[in-house]
Amino acid sequence: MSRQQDILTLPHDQIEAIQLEGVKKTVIKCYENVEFYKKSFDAAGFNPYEIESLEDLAKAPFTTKQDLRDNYPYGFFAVPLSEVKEIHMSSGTTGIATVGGYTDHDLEIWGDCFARGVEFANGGADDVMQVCYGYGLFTGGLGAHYGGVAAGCMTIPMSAGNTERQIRVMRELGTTILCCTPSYAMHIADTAIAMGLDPKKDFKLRAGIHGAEAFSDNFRADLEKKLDFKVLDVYGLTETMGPGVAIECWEQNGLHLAEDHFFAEIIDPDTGEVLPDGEWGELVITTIDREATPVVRYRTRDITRIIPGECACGRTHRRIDRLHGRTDDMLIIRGVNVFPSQIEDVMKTMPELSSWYVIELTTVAHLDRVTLKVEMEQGFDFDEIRQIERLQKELEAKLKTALSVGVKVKVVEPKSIPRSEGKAKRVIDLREGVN
Ligand code: DLL
Repeated sequence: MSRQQDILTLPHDQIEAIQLEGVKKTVIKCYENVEFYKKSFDAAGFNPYEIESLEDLAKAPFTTKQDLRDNYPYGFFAVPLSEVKEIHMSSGTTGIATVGGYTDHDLEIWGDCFARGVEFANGGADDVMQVCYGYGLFTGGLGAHYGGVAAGCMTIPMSAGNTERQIRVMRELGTTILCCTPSYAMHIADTAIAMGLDPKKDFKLRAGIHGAEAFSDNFRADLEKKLDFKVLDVYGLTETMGPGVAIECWEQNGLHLAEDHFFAEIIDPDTGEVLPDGEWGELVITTIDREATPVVRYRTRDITRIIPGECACGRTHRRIDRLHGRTDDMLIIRGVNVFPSQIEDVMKTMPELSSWYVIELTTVAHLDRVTLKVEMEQGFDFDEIRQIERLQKELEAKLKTALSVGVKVKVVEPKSIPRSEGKAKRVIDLREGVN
């Protein structure tokens, strides 16, 4: 781990020097090997041989998910397929899947990046890491797996699903680090408690490295309490590698970008202008040393900001703030922009309400209607009609005060909302003319 420690505390000007070298190589490599980039750079009048500073990269055109889809499956590969050792694909729930390729070198970097999460959790050879992100095509399973192995952990490749078996393995093999989506971790916690287990006594969990979907601070606090461990947020996406692009350290105060492998910009999503540190906008990523599928100025659609200043942990890699969600998930409720995770944060201030909810969008008299269905927490009395009505009114009022939005709240019976083993589906759009 010492090489990692050195790189993680490098003075920032030295990190920038690594980034500049990497960015220069990436744009040339893309221009010379990927037809899409040749055309797009030429059309934008961008000369890839003339980058002299990191700011110069702002002259390059963006790459979008649609560009990747239009070139499915191999159009973005910058090396011969004979050098590609593995591929992964995004879930494709919002359209055609996108494909990421990995050479031996890319796989090594991926393992190193996720291994930082283990290091941030003060972990290593004495840890037992249980990976219950899906392994099939999704980047979560193998990304976390390579990280566990690189960090020296005993790594258990569970993949997602079969929750009671996950719990048995966790208990019998003494899992200390859990890796899965936060919603699946919550499902594991609730199932273990319903099985009569006491996570404090029955498990040896210390840390969870959870990501792939947005989750609020209050959701996290509830999960930490239920499983008696500390939750670190991990971010990543198929198009740039998978999990490990940025991970939270023990301070839980933003996610350190792996800046020696990725160059991040925050842009105004409407104008494309680069925004200064501290301002919220869309995260744009350029890979620095990716071989198989490098990307230049990839628009992630994820909304975050660079947290100004240094982290108390002493590591020098800049941090992004926890994500509210993707621009595509943002709800516009009567003109107010709201992310489901912000609704979740307000909802989770009420102990009678569980972490299971869906937001339904419908059309009533030509207007959008937003209904939040939230389950009652187990152990509270669902048959008490007056209590249900009180909770509904209280949450509606809290949402109005906190987010200035009008949401109809329906408290529903425990276990009535479908559980997910991967990313939870929080929004159901039934509006007329949509989908
Ligand atoms: O979700 C990679 C991943 C796996 C990350 C395991 C973390 C853990 P995709 O399926 O391509 O890849 O989806 C990428 O998921 O653009 C975000 O919108 C969202 N996302 C990922 N991590 C977080 C996070 C994986 N920590 C998309 N918080 C991204 C909020 C996240 N959203």
